Amino acid sequence: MKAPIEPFKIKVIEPVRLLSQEERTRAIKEAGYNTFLLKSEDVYIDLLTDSGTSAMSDNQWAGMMLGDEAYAGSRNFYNLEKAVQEVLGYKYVVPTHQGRGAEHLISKILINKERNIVPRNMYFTTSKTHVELLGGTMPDVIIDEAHDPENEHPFKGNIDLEKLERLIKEVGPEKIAFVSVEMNVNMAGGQPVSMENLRKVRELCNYYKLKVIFDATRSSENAYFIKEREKGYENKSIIEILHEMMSYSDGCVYSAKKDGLVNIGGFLATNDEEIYEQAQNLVVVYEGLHTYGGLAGRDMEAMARGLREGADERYLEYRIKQVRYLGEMLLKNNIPIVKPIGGHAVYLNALKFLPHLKREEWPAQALAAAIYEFSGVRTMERGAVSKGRDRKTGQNIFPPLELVRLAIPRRVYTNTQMEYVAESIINLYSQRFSIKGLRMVYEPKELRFFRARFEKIE
Ligand code: P61
Repeated sequence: MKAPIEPFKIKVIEPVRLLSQEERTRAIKEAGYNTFLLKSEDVYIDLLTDSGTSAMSDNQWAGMMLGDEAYAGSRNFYNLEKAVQEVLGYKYVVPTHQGRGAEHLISKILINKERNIVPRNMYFTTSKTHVELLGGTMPDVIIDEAHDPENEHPFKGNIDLEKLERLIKEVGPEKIAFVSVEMNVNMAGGQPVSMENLRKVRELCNYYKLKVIFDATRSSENAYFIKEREKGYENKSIIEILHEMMSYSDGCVYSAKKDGLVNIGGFLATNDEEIYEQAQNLVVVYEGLHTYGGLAGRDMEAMARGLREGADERYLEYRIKQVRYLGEMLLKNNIPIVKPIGGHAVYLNALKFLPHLKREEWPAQALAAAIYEFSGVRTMERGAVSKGRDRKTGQNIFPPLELVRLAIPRRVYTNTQMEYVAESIINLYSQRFSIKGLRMVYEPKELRFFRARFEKIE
């Protein structure tokens, strides 16, 4: 596969520097073998996350200068509202400082003591934590294929409708707070959901009178996959596809730090007047006034413009193909990655990369640390450390997927940098048996992966 041609040119650059091998060895040890604890300046190519790491366009930067910083009724809020209406098709918008702010609001609105079960296609760390902090649970109802890194199902993010219905009947629909559907499922490897699946989830939930809330954070990338892979959508525009997708929900939470192409920002959007009314009540308590939600006016302007740019088809084609370019270089060299290649990231299968390590030695954490030490490339563990402990039994959970995520920031790295990353991983693979396991020596109570510390098992 050839590298995709960028639909932009570079106007501003940010220098990066590769530390020496000795400096990297010292840096990762000091960071407790946790890539979240590295200093950004010690990183050569940063694939920790695609969240808040996009390069903004000249159009977005120009918008920043048009920030209306009035406490109430900022014109940038109305521009944001209009952009959400036009790109996603929702009527009402409540801005939040980022995605988890919106997760907090929707969880408080829809979860109570009686209704506290939130089925979802797999889980996301912050989404699950908000549900659990309110005494609820987030059972996984994704299709089985999603748990198998080798399975090439084109819509591996789909909800298993039988699993969902079985669960509804088992616990009773009155116990379900809402059904949560994530676009381009992050923890499954950036895997899309099909339009057909969204439609059927809606039908099932209508039957049982359940609300459907999307995590639409990566919905534009999901829409691109629908256009590419689902029959009947090849000639539709991304905006048309997005509107149809969102029409199957009662609302969404959205972290604009991904497909929204901004460094900070998010929102809750809905067509449901009751949800909107309650979200406006809560946002003033937890985020800020309902017309700024914890953001500066300039941030809302950048977000309004970013939302439109992120749904541009030429941009999306380049974006998805750059991720694929990296993935295919790895596949060609037999590196075990999650297939098909996802939308925002390439995921290494740490259980296959490091077959000599036990699950208790945290293979994905060890691999992420080794990649940094070997190449200066920063990645992220997405396996048992991220999954955490069972809140009832206190035991570690070892999910079938033990992955290292190479998330690609949007419009940031060149294809040559992707080649450096691929070569580094390929070289490291040939020396993989020298990589040692880790022992966790500090474990925070919530979302432990962010600050946990480890030592090498020598
Ligand atoms: C990421 F290690 N994602 O992928 P906020 N929903 C979804 C997300 O991907 C997401 C949020 C909601 C991040 C940042 C991050 O365990 C972690 O704007 C599908 O970050 O609040 C965020 O949106 C939350 C990294 C978050 C993590 C949690 O890198």
